[in-house]
Amino acid sequence: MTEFDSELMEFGRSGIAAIVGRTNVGKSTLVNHLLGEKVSIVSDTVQTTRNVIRAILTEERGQLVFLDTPGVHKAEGELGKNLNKAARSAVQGTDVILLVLDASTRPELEDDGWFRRITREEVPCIIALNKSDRKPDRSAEYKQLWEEICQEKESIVQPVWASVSALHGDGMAELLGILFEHVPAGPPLFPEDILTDYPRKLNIADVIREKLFHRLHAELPHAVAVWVESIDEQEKKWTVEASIYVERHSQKGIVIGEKGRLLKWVREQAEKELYEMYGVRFKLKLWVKVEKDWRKNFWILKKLGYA
Ligand SMILES: Nc1nc2c(ncn2[C@@H]2O[C@H](COP(=O)(O)OP(=O)(O)OP(=O)(O)O)[C@@H](O)[C@H]2O)c(=O)[nH]1
Ligand SMILES: [Mg+2]
Repeated sequence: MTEFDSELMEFGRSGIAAIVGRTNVGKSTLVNHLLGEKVSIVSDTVQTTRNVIRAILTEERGQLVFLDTPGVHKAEGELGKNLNKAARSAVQGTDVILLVLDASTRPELEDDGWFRRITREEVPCIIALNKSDRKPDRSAEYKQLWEEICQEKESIVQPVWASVSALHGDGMAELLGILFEHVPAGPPLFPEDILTDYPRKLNIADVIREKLFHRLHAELPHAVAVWVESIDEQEKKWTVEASIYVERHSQKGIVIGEKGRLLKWVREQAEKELYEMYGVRFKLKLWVKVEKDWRKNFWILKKLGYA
């Protein structure tokens, strides 16, 4: 028996998988489905994920630590640029890269960019063609683009392709099998009962932001940030005070809504979801604050973990 075999028998396999790709392709949906729990917020707005979120799956086979990253998107301003940078650098030091594509839409510039990046990678790469439940299926276009880029770059990298639907859970077992095959033998990196090390304050803020994103349209979501000021954890109820930053007075009115209805809906939906997540009742106190040009303010971006 080799040293590798004996380690495998003792611990199984474990490693870090960076989940990358264009914005809105379904990276966070995929992470949530692979874990069977919601750890990362989801919406149909671009650049929903704003921090790199670690999600940890522990099984008998071993442990996979997923890094859910902000989706790469044509950057407008500091926030967008910082998110793109965070996504690109998340790949460093990981054991496997999982590139997610939206197989129901045409390849875009960002997909092309990730393909080029991968041709230079030494770590194994898996490409998930997501949204397989949707028509049309443009998988062949992605594969062709990959071939063209490989020829141009004279790359010998050979990714493993998988077709999945993160929304419906199709192809998840196969994908997990492939991921475990590509990480090294070794002990788990985190204790087995940990699902994420994402700070509670940031998670609560994200849940509130997700509910806001479901009701806000056009450019407004990008002008919104949520910061949890305090959490008072009593045995029966946790009281959370949070600020919702907007950039202009007119946006404040929209976020509050007519007779405060929109904000009330956000509060109720977030309280409900947080109760399901943490198993304790929540009382949210939300304040909408105008913070002019917060997206250009380094200190605010830093506080929110976006810089
Ligand atoms: N039909 C279908 N929709 C999906 C699937 N996976 C994700 N979606 C939807 O795609 C949208 C974006 O999903 P997210 O998981 O937030 O995408 P993301 O890649 O994490 O996006 P960013 O965080 O902005 O980079 C949401 O509306 C999801 O419900 C899928 O397999 N099928
Ligand atoms: Mg996301």
